[in-house]
Amino acid sequence: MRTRGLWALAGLLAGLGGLATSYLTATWLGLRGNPVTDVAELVIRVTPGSLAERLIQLVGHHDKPLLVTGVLVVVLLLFAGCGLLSRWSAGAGIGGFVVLGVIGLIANQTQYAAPATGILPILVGVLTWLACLGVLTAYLRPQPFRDGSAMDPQRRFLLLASGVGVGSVVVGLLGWKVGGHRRAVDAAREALALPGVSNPGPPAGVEVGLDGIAAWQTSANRFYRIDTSLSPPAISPDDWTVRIHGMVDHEITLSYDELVRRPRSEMWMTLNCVSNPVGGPLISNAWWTGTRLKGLLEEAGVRRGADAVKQTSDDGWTCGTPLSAMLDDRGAMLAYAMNGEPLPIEHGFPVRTLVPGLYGYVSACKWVRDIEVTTFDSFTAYWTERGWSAQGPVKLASRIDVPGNGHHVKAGSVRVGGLAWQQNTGIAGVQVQLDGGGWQPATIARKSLKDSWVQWVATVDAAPGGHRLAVRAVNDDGQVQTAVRADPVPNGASGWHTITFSAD
Ligand SMILES: Nc1nc2c(c(=O)[nH]1)N[C@H]1C(S)=C(S)[C@@H](COP(=O)(O)O)O[C@H]1N2
Ligand SMILES: [Mo]
Repeated sequence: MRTRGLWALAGLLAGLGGLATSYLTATWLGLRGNPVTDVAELVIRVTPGSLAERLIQLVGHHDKPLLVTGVLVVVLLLFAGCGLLSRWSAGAGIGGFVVLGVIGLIANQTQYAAPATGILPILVGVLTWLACLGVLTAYLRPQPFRDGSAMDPQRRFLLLASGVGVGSVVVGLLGWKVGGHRRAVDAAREALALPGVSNPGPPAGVEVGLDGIAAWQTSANRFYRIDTSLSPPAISPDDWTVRIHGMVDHEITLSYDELVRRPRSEMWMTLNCVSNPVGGPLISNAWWTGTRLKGLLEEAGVRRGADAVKQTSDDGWTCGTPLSAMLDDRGAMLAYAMNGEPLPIEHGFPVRTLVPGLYGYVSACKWVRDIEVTTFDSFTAYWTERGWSAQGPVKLASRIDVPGNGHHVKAGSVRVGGLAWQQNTGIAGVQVQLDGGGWQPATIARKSLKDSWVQWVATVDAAPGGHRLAVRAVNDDGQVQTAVRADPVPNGASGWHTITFSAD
């Protein structure tokens, strides 16, 4: 009877140890949440709405803390259960923890726009569980021989168990401390007031109204994300400055408040990644607010001979931007708001650079701290060192969103649609081609915003059977999108997006 309690204790302590290391990993990676709140949120998601409402009425405003406490109690009981399972068979205990890990993984990865890095803390947690369980239960199993030491196995177990318990508390507290800075920056971001910063919502007529095409305006949660740092820098606006220097007459250093007080510029702009394959998802569109770089650079006084701007971020990432693209009237800016809200931390809070018409890797420096006016000859940037071109103007491109590749539709008149873009140039038209036949014009939604993608729609006549659909765009210079296929490396993919679908 007494040893049963010890087995349960072993499971419980192993469980707590895993929760602690998982939490520390998550905070270190700058991720929100922990396995317990993830599972609590999963419970909310899978509870039918009517039942959830009744429960909430029952427990009043304390529903969330109550739910989290409830989940925690159940989880602790399951940990103890896993300990008891290993008394019966070591494999069963391991299996129990693995199942719990899978539930945690599902809870984490089914969250809205969950980053894949969320898998890591769960992996660390499961490994901790198994290691602690193995070590603790070793002293509960009948020993085939005595090793001659004076201490009996049960006392050793208790000693080890207290060690695991204390270790879990220490690791948990460390996690809390590591997460503290990020929590403080989150709070500072929430508390920011940016009076006058707007979010007008999509202009009239920019959507063609076909289900399945990406929304014209991308919400912050859905905005694609690319960065080289494992955990995004958390920078308080009070700690942020940007320095503009190099080949200039007067060096300028600006604080966040000084930047935000300057004349404001707001615009729609589509951002895309050079590594996006033809038809790929690494492109999004938002309403941005910031301060124009043109004015700042003119104030600094750019010297003759400079042709590049080397930008450096808080995490040491660098990019090289053509100076001309920051001095002309395209609207290059130091942006501090996205869709009317302060930038999300993952998208460069407190300030990032945006230059319409250039791929992100040569222009859109997140967490920007240093802007050096210089020459392309004098430096290499993060991605140019890794085989990508120094220059990265956006290529004319288009994408089919509907129907999805390999999808099945009803034969006859089939509505197809998607997106086309070439920022800083603009899209004049889009054409589609069915089964290698003639090119037929698509209808593009209201144009005139040359820095944003356009939605397009067309109707094709599809007989029963298999079909191939291709799309190409024409830009405002009259140039037709090339059919020549290029890989993303070194300066962006090209070629027509082509999909297959079947009709019956
Ligand atoms: N500091 C920093 N800025 C960065 C990057 C990065 O890795 N680190 N990636 C760049 C690349 S390759 C792209 S495509 C855009 C993506 O911006 P987003 O994550 O806000 O969509 O940011 C750019 N700015
Ligand atoms: Mo990118």
